[in-house]
Parts: sequence; structure tokens; C-alpha cells
Amino acid sequence: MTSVTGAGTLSRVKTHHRTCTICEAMCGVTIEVDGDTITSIRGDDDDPFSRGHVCPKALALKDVHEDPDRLTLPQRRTGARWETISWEEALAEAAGRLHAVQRAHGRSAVALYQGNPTVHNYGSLLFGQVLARAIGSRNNYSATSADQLPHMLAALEMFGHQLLLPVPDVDRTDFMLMLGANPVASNGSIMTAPGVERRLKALVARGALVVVDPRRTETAALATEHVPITPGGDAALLLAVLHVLHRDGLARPGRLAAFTRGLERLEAVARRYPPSRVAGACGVPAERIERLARALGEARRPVVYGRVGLCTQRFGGVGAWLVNALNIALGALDREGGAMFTTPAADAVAAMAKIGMRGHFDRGRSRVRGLPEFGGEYPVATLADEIETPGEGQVRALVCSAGNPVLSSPNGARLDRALSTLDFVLSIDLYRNETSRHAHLILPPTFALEHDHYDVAFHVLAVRNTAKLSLPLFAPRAGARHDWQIMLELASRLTRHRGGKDALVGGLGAAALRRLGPRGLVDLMLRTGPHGLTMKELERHPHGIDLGPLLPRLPARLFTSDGMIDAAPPVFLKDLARVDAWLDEAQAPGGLSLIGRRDLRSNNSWLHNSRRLVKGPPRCTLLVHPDDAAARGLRDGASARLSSRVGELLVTVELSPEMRPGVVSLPHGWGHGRDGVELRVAREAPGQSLNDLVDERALDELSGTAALNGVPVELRA
Ligand SMILES: Nc1nc2c(c(=O)[nH]1)N[C@H]1C(S)=C(S)[C@@H](COP(=O)(O)OP(=O)(O)OC[C@H]3O[C@@H](n4cnc5c(=O)[nH]c(N)nc54)[C@H](O)[C@@H]3O)O[C@H]1N2
Ligand SMILES: Nc1nc2c(c(=O)[nH]1)N[C@H]1C(S)=C(S)[C@@H](COP(=O)(O)OP(=O)(O)OC[C@H]3O[C@@H](n4cnc5c(=O)[nH]c(N)nc54)[C@H](O)[C@@H]3O)O[C@H]1N2
Ligand code: SF4
Ligand SMILES: [Mo]
Repeated sequence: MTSVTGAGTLSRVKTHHRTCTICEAMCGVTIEVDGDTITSIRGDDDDPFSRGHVCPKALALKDVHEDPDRLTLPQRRTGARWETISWEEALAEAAGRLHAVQRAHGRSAVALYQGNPTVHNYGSLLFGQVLARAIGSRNNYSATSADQLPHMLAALEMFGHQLLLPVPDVDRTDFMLMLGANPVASNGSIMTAPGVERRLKALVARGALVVVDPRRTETAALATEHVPITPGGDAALLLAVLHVLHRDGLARPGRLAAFTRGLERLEAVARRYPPSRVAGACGVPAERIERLARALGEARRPVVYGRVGLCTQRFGGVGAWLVNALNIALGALDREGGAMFTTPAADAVAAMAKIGMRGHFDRGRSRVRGLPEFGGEYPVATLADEIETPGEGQVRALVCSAGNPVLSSPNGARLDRALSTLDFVLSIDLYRNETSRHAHLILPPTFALEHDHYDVAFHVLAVRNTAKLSLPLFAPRAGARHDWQIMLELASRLTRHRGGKDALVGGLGAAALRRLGPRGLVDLMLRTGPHGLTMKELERHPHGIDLGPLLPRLPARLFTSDGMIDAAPPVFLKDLARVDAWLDEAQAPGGLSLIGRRDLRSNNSWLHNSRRLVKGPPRCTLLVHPDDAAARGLRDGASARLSSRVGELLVTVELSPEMRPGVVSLPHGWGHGRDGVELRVAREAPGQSLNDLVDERALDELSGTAALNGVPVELRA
């Protein structure tokens, strides 16, 4: 489109429509580009799913794209010196050094870590698998074990597939019990729902939203009711809710009973947890639990939903199971307004099952701490152990793609030190940050606006069935490579070094994969998918296609061997012994417990170099209840020492009556002040890293998920 702007200036302004890929919400954005310059980014009113909604982070698409600190050419480090080298030299050196480490010390001496943006970029999502296969190490890690692993474990054990995750039908429920999530700040997770605040307000208007959270968050503030729980108390609370439902005849699985086993076992478990037994430990009075359970059980279309605060704590696995179990007991699973399954146009769930990847758990144990494998990965909480502990199988090199584990994983300070001892670190990243500063080589991929994208993962997790292809706005700079091209190139070079044949996945060699690319692979998925779409068809609908509301999918969608749901899988029943022990423990009085939080204008660790997103009052503050502050002689704005078993930080106190007394909150993803971090804006207000205090030994011991929340801490002036 050519348009005339200003006083007769003829400019070539082009308008593009695509999806914002920063968080899970899949907002449609309309971006105007004048030559090489992005002149505006706004919500796409014609996107049938997001209908014009965007949050302030959409502007980060421009800020990262144009960021002078963003790397565009391969970087090599020798000592403290960095130099720019050619792509050919960098790829040859990367593959050569990885191969050398593996030849000398075995395949598992190279570890792979894949971070969160992997899932927001279909190139790295699909070709990350190709790279992982070519590396062929047992040492695979990702942000999963600091995030949603408990939900995946529950899905695997109950529904037979680790990706068959139920999504709360937020637009049609009339009673949502939400635990450990703050969608007003996070925009929703495993509940892709652009404009979720609007959807939650509509729910409050027609029904009820009850938020269980140690902090009265932005979401709790708009909810019908806020239940301030003790960190880690969710599993116990949910057991008591289940108890009341069964005792009062409100457990009515309905049609689910025909294809669910273990319902009697579930009821027998629930009987052991009357509200009076759990009230003290979870900090919610028994009468309140009674009232809450009855309101939930009597609602017409109830749903229970739990997220990060429910997963990343000591009882994450059991908590995630109980969320599903409650939805079953309420008859809410697979029912309109309840917890439903999508019918995605590119059916990643079915595609994975077809190649035998439904998931698995505990097929092996990690070398040093004996932690369980999940889906071929070990918990990131043990990565530093595997680097530091000598012996056969010790990790000596790391490939880190789209992740920043120095800031995102527990005891990041220890991992930071461990990384500096490795023989070789390869980062595939846009920036020289806290993790990639340890790299010997950084391979910078193109950023979002330079490549196409289809949300293979988030269409599976969305509250409505939709499909959308995003096309690039800008051609990659000369020689630049997409994530998938870097991954494929490394995979094929590694394979060749080994003298192996070029078959990389599913019988497809590098040449075939190069030809198909992520677009070709997803086109195949679309064609064989339930809506019979094609990439060509999606190209004709730049705003996306609406495929209707979520529909009941069970029992046909189940992947268990007997085609039944397991309402009470043995792994979770066994783990209740830990909950029991916790309930029997005397509650230690007076201690402080540390939890995390998210901010609307930030996204994990990587948007703090956008000036307009970080400007304003400092956001990396410790929220402290006024009573807890007074007891320690701390005023608003005071500096204080916050310490845990693993570290100590100097933090700025922000008084907050939102906090449950005894609980303090610090956001994660900050701490940019380290040497060698090349983020000029972020360094001006670097903040501290929450994960320098999080104890890597504290886990949900069942699943290996990091207990990022509920860290015992001390606070002193
Ligand atoms: N204490 C505490 N810790 C937490 C959490 C918490 O709630 N509390 N949350 C956890 C959760 S849920 C998550 S998901 C993890 C996130 O943990 P990570 O995934 O390890 O970290 P991010 O901060 O998301 O870092 C993403 C990196 O990817 C780079 N990047 C961005 N886009 C691209 C791209 O397209 N390609 C490539 N190659 N690189 C790209 C960025 O520059 C950045 O370095 O953190 C976890 N850590
Ligand atoms: N603006 C913004 N949006 C984001 C991100 C971001 O960093 N910034 N990150 C993205 C990512 S990777 C993810 S996974 C999603 C996460 O999305 P959400 O799951 O909504 O994550 P949080 O906002 O961290 O909300 C977790 C809540 O759990 C509470 N909590 C802590 N401990 C406990 C506990 O023991 N019990 C209970 N009941 N609650 C507890 C915290 O107070 C917090 O309010 O957000 C995504 N969206
Ligand atoms: S909520 Fe914000 S960051 Fe997330 S997709 Fe929408 S515009 Fe992007
Ligand atoms: Mo996450």
C-alpha cells in the first residue's frame, strides 16, 4: 500500500498483520512499516480471536528488532575479548568443538538447554528436536522443569499424553477457582486468551472468580474473592475441597464416569482430608474451605485452574493432578464452561503420538542426584551438579538456545559459576546476557519480524480453536540465519563429523528438512489435521481463521492404553505421603517465605533493554507486608538484606498490604549488573536475581520441578 502522509511527502507505508509472539496470548498485531522503520504497532481489530487487544509488550517487537545491542553476526570469545566472525567459520567451529568434546568424553558430555522463547518460534520448536537428536545426549534440560512440568506429568498419567492439557473455558464458565496464576499481569498461561482481563471481568459479572494466592494480585483485586494461602498449601487445600464435595454429595462426574477409572480411590483419598486437618497448614480457615467447596460444587459450570504458583512449589505434581481430579469430580472436564481440550488445526498432540512421543516419566535417573527423567529431560535444578561433579558422564559443554538459565533457574549464581568452568559453551541467542556471556560462540538468529510463524503450541492451549500464519515483515540481513537453519546446520554437521548418514528425523535427511522448513512441516500437519487447512489457505486470511468454540473431545481424544482416564494415578497417590508429613509437621512460626511475581511490562529476563518498558519507578522491589516490615524496623524504600540457604541480596523494600503476612515477593528475571552483559539499557537499573536466593535442592520431589516459590528467607535492615 502506498499512502501520502504529512504535507505532500510520498512514503511507502506497508501494513502487516501478524501474531505477537512475546507471551502466550497470541494477540493479533497490525504493524506499519515505512521503508525499514516500524512506524506503528497496534492491536488488530480484525483478528477474530484477539479483537484488537494488545498489551504494552507488543511494542517490544519494535524495540528488540531495532535494538542496537541485538547481535546480528556470530561472536567468538577468547578470554574476555569478543570478535565478530563469519557464519561459515562459526558453524564449522561450533560443530567441530561439540564433536571434539563428545569424542573425548561421550555423547552426554554435551548438555542442551532450551528456553522459553523456543515455544514461541515454530522454527526452534520443531528443529530443536532435530538438534537434540543429533547431539544425542542424556543431558537435556529446558525451562519446562521450572514451569509447567507438573501439568504435563498429570496429563501423561491421567490422559496418556504429556501435551493433552485441559484449558479452562474462561468465556463460558460461571465459577472459576484459580490457584497460583495472575493472568492480569501474565496474560494467561495454558489458557491462551488474548484480552484475558476483559474475559475475567465478564466472568465476575456473570458468576464468580475465586483467586487463591499468597498475594492479593492484580487478578485477585478484580476477582469476586481472594483467598490468601500459605505458599505450598494448595495440594492440601484442594484435598479438603475434594473432601467436602464427596461428603456433601456434590461430586458428580456424570458422563465422565463411563470412561474414568480410579473414582473410588479418589473418594477414599479425599475422605482423609477434612478441612479441619489442612486449615492450619495452608492458612485458610476450615469454614472458609467448606464455603468455597460448596460454592464450587453448586455452581452450574465450575472450573478449577492452576498455574505457575501451583506448579513451581514443593507439591507441584500432586497439585496439578488434583486440579484435574477436581474437574473430574465436578463433571467439569470436557464440558462447556469447564476444562476442555482444543481441536487444533495443526494437531501437535496427535502428530507426536503418531511418532511414538506421547511422553514418558522416570525412565532414567540423573547421574548425580538421581532425579527422574521426564520426556527425555532432567530437571534444570540439577544442571550445575552435572557440570561440577567429576566422573563418567560429567557435562563439559553446553548448547544453550533461547534461554537464560543463569537468571531463570534455581541457584542461578551457582550455575553462573559452573558455566565458567566448561570446555565449550555455545549460545543461540539475540543478546550477550547473563548466560551467553559465558559462551565461546554466540550464534544470533533472526528475530520474530524477520521470519514466519505458526503457533504450533499455543493453538493447542487456547480457549478457542483458531489458526493463523504470520509472515515476515523484513527480509533477513544478508547471510542471517533463522533459529531452525542454525539448528539444522549444526545437526547435519555433527552427524557428518561422526561419519553418520544424513537421516536426521523420521527418515528425513538434511536436504529434505531444509526444503520443507518449519512451514512445510506445519503445512503437512495442517493438511492431515482435523480442519483440513493448508498454508496457502492461511495466507489468504492474514487476520487468522476462527474455527469455533472448544468442543467435547472425550473419550476419543484419550491416549491411555485402555482408553480410560485415570482419576487417581499411583505416582500421585504415593506422593501424598509427603503432603501428610508436611501436614503433621509443627508449623515453624515467625519465618518468612519468598515467592515470585510477574509484571505486565516485563517478560522473564529478556525485555529489560527496552527503555519504554523499563522506565518509571523500579520494578525489582521486595514486596513486604507492613507488619513484617515494622517487626524488622524497615520503612518503604529501605535497603535490606534478604538471605536464604544459598545466597544473600541487597533489596529495596516496598511496603505492600497485598502480601499475606509472613510472605515476601520479588520478581524473577532481573540481575543484569554482571560483568560482560551487553545490555546498555538494562544495566542502568539492573535489579537483583530472585534465583540467586532460590534453593536448587528444594523441589517438587515427585516430578523434579524446581520449588521456585516458598523459599525460607531472612530479612534484616
Ligand atoms: N524464581 C522464578 N524463576 C522462574 C520463574 C518464576 O516464576 N520464578 N518462571 C520460570 C518460567 S515459567 C520460565 S518459562 C523460565 C524462563 O526461563 P528461560 O527460558 O531460561 O529465560 P528467558 O528469560 O525466557 O530467556 C529467553 C532468552 O531467549 C532469547 N531469545 C528471545 N527470542 C529468541 C529467539 O527467537 N531465538 C533465540 N534463539 N533466542 C531468543 C532472549 O534473548 C533470552 O536470552 O523462567 C523460570 N524461572
Ligand atoms: N508480563 C509477563 N507476562 C508473562 C511472563 C512474564 O514474565 N511477564 N512470563 C510468561 C511465562 S513464561 C509464563 S509460564 C506465564 C505464567 O503465568 P502465571 O502462571 O499467571 O504466572 P505468575 O504471574 O507468575 O503468577 C503466579 C502466581 O502464583 C502466586 N504464588 C506463588 N506461590 C504460590 C503458592 O504456593 N500457591 C499459590 N496458590 N500461589 C502462589 C504468585 O503470587 C503469583 O501471583 O506468564 C507468561 N506471561
Ligand atoms: S499480551 Fe502482550 S505480549 Fe502477550 S501476545 Fe498480547 S501483545 Fe504480545
Ligand atoms: Mo514459563
